[in-house]
Amino acid sequence: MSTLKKALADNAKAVGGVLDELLVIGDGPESRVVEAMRYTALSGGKRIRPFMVTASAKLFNVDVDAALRVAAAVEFIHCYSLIHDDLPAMDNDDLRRGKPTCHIQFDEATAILAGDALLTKAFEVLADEATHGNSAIRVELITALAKASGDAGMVGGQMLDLYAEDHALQMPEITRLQRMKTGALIAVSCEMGAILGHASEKACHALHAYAHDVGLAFQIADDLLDVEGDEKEVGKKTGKDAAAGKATFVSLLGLERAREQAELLVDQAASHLDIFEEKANLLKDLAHFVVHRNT
Ligand code: GRG
Repeated sequence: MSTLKKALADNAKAVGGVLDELLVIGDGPESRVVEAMRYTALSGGKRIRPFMVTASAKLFNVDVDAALRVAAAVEFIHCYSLIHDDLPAMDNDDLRRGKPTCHIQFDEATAILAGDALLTKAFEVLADEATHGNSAIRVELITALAKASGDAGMVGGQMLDLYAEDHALQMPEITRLQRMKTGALIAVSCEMGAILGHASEKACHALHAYAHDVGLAFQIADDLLDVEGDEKEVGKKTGKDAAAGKATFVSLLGLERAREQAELLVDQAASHLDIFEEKANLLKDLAHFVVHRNT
């Protein structure tokens, strides 16, 4: 196993442990919502965003437990977005991470509630003293994650994605949509590592530039997987963008140029981290992994 694959697996296990501890099934009938939250949050996934939090935090020698709690908060937001994105009112998907989606496994209303509760759980975790002793840092973390997840970030991007269903978007608009929908959560994952580490302005800037390029490369890879990926391997339905007639990086650039663009972006992303020297090697490797993944 490569060093990155081992680091990703170790981190996924550690984050999984924290997610497990934070999602406690109670005695009452309302615990069904926690079962639905656990169903999605503990269903695997690559845990790329949590890795970005902990790997960024490591650049600044941040306490591992604090970084893992922040990583768990980001993964809660990601899982909520997947549950809601799969709903009949949105993408109407039956398969996610190789398993029935949350609303198929439970029911639509429970899936909506599970998404809502994962969203709020993320902020409950960040607001807790166990995450960081300094309340000013906790507020900074909460503000960054709220901005990245809300109308100026992921939710706004999802709104644009719905708009794109009956409007032909061009490259600058698609880029903006994807920066908001996918890129904002990826960027904030690195940013929160920097917040925990009281990083200098120069270090924050470098991480931000890295995350920006990785976010776009990630989305291009996602578009390529939608065209070329094997449904069983990817763990979700493919061919959806073309079926919906949606403009994507691949439909606008073509397969070849989209691939080239993704490679260019990851090389550029890695070069932004040169200031951290070999300490940033795993994050550099992650950038390459993001475009060469098959799930
Ligand atoms: C419904 C508020 C709301 C937002 C939805 C991010 C998003 C917005 C929806 C996810 C749908 C999607 C397939 C987006 C493309 C990029 C993406 C986020 C892929 C899934 O992320 P991975 O590959 O998933 O990191 P795993 O399963 O590995 O965690």
